[in-house]
Amino acid sequence: MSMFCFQCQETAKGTGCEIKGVCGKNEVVAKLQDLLVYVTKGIADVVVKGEIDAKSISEVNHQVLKSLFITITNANFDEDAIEKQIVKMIDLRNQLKKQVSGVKLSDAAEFEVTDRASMLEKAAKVGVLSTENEDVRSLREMIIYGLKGMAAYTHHALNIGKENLDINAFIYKALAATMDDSLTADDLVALTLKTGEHGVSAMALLDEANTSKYGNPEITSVNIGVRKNPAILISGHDLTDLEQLLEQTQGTGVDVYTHSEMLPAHYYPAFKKYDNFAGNYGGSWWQQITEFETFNGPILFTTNCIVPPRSEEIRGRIFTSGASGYPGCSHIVPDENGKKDFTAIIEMAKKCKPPVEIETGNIVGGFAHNQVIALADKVVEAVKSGAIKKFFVMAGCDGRMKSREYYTSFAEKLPKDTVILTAGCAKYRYNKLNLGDIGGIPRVLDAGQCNDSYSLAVIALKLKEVFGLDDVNELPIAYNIAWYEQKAVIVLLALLSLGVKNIHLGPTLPGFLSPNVAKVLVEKFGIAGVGTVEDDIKLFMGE
Ligand code: FSO
Ligand code: SF4
Repeated sequence: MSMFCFQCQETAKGTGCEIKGVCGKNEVVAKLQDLLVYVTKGIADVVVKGEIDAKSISEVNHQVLKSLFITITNANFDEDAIEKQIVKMIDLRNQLKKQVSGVKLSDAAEFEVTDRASMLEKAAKVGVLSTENEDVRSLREMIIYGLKGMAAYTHHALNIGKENLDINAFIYKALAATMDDSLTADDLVALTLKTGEHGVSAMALLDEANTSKYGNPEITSVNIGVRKNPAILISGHDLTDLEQLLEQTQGTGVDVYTHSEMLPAHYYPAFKKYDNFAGNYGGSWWQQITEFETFNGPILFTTNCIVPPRSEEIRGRIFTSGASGYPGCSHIVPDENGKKDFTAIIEMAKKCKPPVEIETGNIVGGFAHNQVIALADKVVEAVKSGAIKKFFVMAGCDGRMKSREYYTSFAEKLPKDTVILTAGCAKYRYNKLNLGDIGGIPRVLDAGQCNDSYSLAVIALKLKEVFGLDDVNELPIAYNIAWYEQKAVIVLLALLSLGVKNIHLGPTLPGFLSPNVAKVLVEKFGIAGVGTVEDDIKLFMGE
């Protein structure tokens, strides 16, 4: 075994990637990512044992978020960039240690490396499998994956200038706890729920950051065809990158299209003023393999999910920013004011052919909490009259596995008096199906990106209040969630912390759940996998 990673849904054989990642991550990248997580834990150890206030270490806070984000599935494949980040984190850790005396720090806070070879040697001893007990390992990793998702959302909020230092303080506490051998499995289960609680805060923070800067998402019809101009495709989740790109492309004759998780940007009022913001091109992240070929122009990745490009020609058109990275692709770095210069992308676009049209029509979305609550009377009336029998939360991620066809079929076969609430790239399995509406309420309500699952929780809590219920589980809402990477893990933990029960998770349960931990999730929270479409619909509809 040369590496070990089981953090995402596509992990090899459902148990772990041991030679090369199904995502394309090689042994070196996997090991460097393990070491980056380890040094981040070391910083957490220094902060917790040294009782350092997160308020006083702003740069460390930001680099911890970035480091965790870098290790999310499909975000960064660039060995050199990860190595540089390890060096930076060791340096920050050593600076921080000067504030601490008289406490025994862990190895993660003390180790030193001198070069790539010593990094890889150290990494081999500190990865996931260094925790021998499989249940403790399972709980520790579930917490770490939740923290990675939390860090990604907090990092986006930070880019808009919003912070909640309680979240940073919690990240230190939780990371340090994953190295504490005195904690019992029960302690770790409790910490898992605490992670979910802070996940709610992180999503609320990002929601506040996005809506205060770009307005509340509103019902919007997004064109999925193409225009005749050369164009740039922007993917990932970072709205500040999109804003800067739209500003810089004004008047250049270059259009901007969204891909995958950037689609919901169209729902924000602030981006509607850009006449070159042309529409959405293609489907979810994994479809980039063919869609980047026909798009013809340059692509900007602001976060995951990157699939290793099939050709040099496509690699040459990919640019990355923020936590994302790919070897051989240009990485755009901000100046000291956070400004990014996208001239190279714009100039490349001008020389490229316009995108080839691969579909035509529109997608309707923009049903985040503010918009849905504005329609609350209509929605409540439809529920009371029986026109809407049930809501299905089908948020989460899409992925490559054939078994994900389940979600298309599930959406198609749902009774016509049901409504799908969605967020994240999972939507691409059914958002072009034309499932109709119920008295003017579309049967697929897209709240936005995966982080906008927060909106779905706000909507559920609002409905609970309107219907005068004591428990969110009494609502006519079923949860059939598709997961792929660690942002989905924090969304799941957030829902559990809000008391949501009986969530179905597919297309497969996480490989990082040991049998005992899976049993706890089943017994305590009613978590289940998915079966056949027909059986599941019967089960959900209570037939
Ligand atoms: Fe999808 Fe990728 Fe948004 Fe994830 S594009 S899979 S959960 O990064 O973050 O939903
Ligand atoms: Fe395997 Fe997923 Fe880890 Fe990639 S991120 S190495 S596919 S488990």
